[in-house]
Amino acid sequence: VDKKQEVLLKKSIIPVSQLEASVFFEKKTISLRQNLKNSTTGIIAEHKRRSPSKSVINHGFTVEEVVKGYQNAGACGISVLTDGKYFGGSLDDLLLARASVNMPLLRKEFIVDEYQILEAKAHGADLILLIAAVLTRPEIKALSEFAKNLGLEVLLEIHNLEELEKSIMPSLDLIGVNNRNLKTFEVSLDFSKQLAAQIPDEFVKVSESGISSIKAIQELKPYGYKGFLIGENFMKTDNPGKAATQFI
Ligand code: IGP
Repeated sequence: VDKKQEVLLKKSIIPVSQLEASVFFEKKTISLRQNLKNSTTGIIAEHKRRSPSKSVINHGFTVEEVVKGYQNAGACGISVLTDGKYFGGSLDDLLLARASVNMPLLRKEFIVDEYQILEAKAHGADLILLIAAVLTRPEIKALSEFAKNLGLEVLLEIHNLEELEKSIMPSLDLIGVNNRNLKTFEVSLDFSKQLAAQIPDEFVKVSESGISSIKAIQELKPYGYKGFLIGENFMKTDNPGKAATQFI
């Protein structure tokens, strides 16, 4: 991913000082970690138009319709894809989501630079994603501490034990196991099941991707998962909010 280049270009157009002038820097963040701890369902519903593994998922709704539907369904948090190239998302989607709901919002993005964390904050996010597969330990440390200093929560995504061991540090709030291998697109809940026991208890455990039934969630709960990140299964229907209701 040439995110580094994308970030450089954006920096030259919108300087940090302009991002920092956003009203959202004054706004208190809403904790997904807390919401998940208090929830029995733990659904984190995602706004996702398309993906590399599935070219078109949906493009028939406005962001407002989707996120309000998720909120009404009783989701604990909402993930908004902001990557344009692979997922057809944008920071405008995040801003629209922020204007529509008052619940934790995750900026779903390949974050490689502090600038993207300032963007997340400036567009109303409550937490950010860091993907262990594309970051070194010093990068994870610097980026997560930067986010924490802005009051944002950090969801660290892993896919194997090596990534977990490399990443464990106190500046993370939630650890998500991606059931989808980002290189092969293979999906299996076994990834979540196999890694659960190695994730220290101080982190809230999230299982991400490929969750398409209540049964899957029931299977994952005994492993200690409190959060379940679901995109495609909701977005592919003609009413994402209603589809989410069936899981909550
Ligand atoms: C949602 P799904 O299979 O329910 O649509 O998956 C989410 O987990 C997935 O979009 C995702 C993702 C990512 C996307 C997980 N990690 C990293 C982009 C980047």
